[in-house]
Amino acid sequence: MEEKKIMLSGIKPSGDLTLGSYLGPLRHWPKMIEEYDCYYFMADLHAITVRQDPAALRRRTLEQLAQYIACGLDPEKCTLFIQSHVHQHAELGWVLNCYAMFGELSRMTQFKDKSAKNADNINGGLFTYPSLMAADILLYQPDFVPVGEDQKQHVELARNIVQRFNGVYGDVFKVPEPYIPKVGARIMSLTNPAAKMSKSENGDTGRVTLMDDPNVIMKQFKRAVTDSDTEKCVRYDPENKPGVANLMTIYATVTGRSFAEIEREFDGQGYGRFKPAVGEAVVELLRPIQEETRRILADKAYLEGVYRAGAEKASYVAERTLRKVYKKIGFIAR
Ligand code: AQP
Repeated sequence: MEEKKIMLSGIKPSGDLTLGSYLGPLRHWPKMIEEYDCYYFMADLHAITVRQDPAALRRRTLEQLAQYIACGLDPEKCTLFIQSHVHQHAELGWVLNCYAMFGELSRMTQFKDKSAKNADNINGGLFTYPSLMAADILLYQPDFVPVGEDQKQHVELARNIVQRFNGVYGDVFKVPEPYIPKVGARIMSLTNPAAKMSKSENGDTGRVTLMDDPNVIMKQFKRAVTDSDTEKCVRYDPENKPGVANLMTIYATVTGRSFAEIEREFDGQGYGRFKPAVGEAVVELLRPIQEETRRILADKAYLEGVYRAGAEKASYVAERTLRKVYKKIGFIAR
């Protein structure tokens, strides 16, 4: 039997998962598990590059795992794990730090953004984040890495690290390929359509989290910025009407309708009916996910079983790669 190709992805529990986390990466993941051998993780090591409240981090990590399952990731069919449970990530991350150049790490947009936003905590972890991300990927030698556009630069850096490493030691790593889904690839803040909807930035009004109460969701959408255009019509024009384009992207992704169909649906109606319609579609999308998340979260023993089994399986694969790397670079086997 032909072996399945490997796919890997993770999200930082640095804030509650948002509609952007779902419509960007998470929504695509369950479809992948039939075709690929998938590894999905909670990137808690990455989360601490920004100061986290320990109790909140614990809560979010478990909630995120429950949400992965609620969104359709069957733990029997894929590997779900907590990054810090698989020590090989931190170990390979260190090794790859020694193959990542200061200049290339300095050029990372995310480092520049996060440094500007956390000027009192520009720590080494924030700077070397891409080396750890390269380790996350390379330990499993995946064929594809599904990421949002904003992470593409990090995957490109991982490719440079691989080429540098393989250039010295032979073909140790497979060169990773980013896979960027087309529609809904980037969901923007509802209050600032120039910035992406983030788990931890842009203030509460700019995001909708997966567990938000329906009333809160409706309020967020009713408040969403549209445009200052005099022509108040629902038309897809990301350059001149970025707020409307973002709402249309959300509505299109949730309902499966095309932009042309949406323009026809709200023709001549201004935004008064459009914004609540997007809100309602999102409420209905999230309702079953919220119910399922609550049900799963109530069963702590089940969740523990899932993350333990996931860590065991992931460690097994990761250890094979790490051993090979250690051998190649000249470490003595224990
Ligand atoms: N708004 C978004 N639209 C589409 N995709 C998104 N992603 C994040 N926000 C959106 C994608 O989710 C994956 C995992 O993200 P992450 O949590 O590891 O890192 P991030 O991109 O830094 O996410 P946040 O929400 O902005 O977190 P904070 O606020 O902590 O920095 C990535 O593939 C990302 O593209």
